[in-house]
Amino acid sequence: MKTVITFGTFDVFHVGHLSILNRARALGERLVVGVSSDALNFSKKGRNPIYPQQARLDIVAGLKCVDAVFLEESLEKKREYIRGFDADVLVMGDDWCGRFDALADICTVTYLARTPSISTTSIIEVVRSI
Ligand code: C2G
Repeated sequence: MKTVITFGTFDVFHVGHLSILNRARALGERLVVGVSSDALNFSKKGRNPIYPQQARLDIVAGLKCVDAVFLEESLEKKREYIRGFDADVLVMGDDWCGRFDALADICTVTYLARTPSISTTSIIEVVRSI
């Protein structure tokens, strides 16, 4: 069975998140999603996500296109996760283009186009301004 793996924070879940997960799932028969931990986000962005990690895990796990979820604890552990889940394809958004090419020795590395004009940051800004 062809397994696809992808990663993300998926904070304030929106249609751009759904779109990349659906497209990732279509590349194989099983989709495994690494949801980045609150601690990983804090270390990258200096703030916690709006939705805590358990809520983000539950939302992503509840999607029809998703077969399994796990907590992504470090950006540097992708090789370990890919091996652990026996993934054939790594999917990342094209904002990460080129960044994970070194993993092409153990799986196919695919960057998919992001959905334009929507982001968690822009949603937060709109809600803040109301
Ligand atoms: N995405 C998208 N279109 C948007 C917004 C996001 O296709 N308009 C995609 C991103 O490219 C990513 C996924 O949705 O593939 C999750 O996005 P984020 O939560 O912003 O993920 P990020 O914080 O970049 O992931 O190892 C990666 C880390 O987990 C961080």
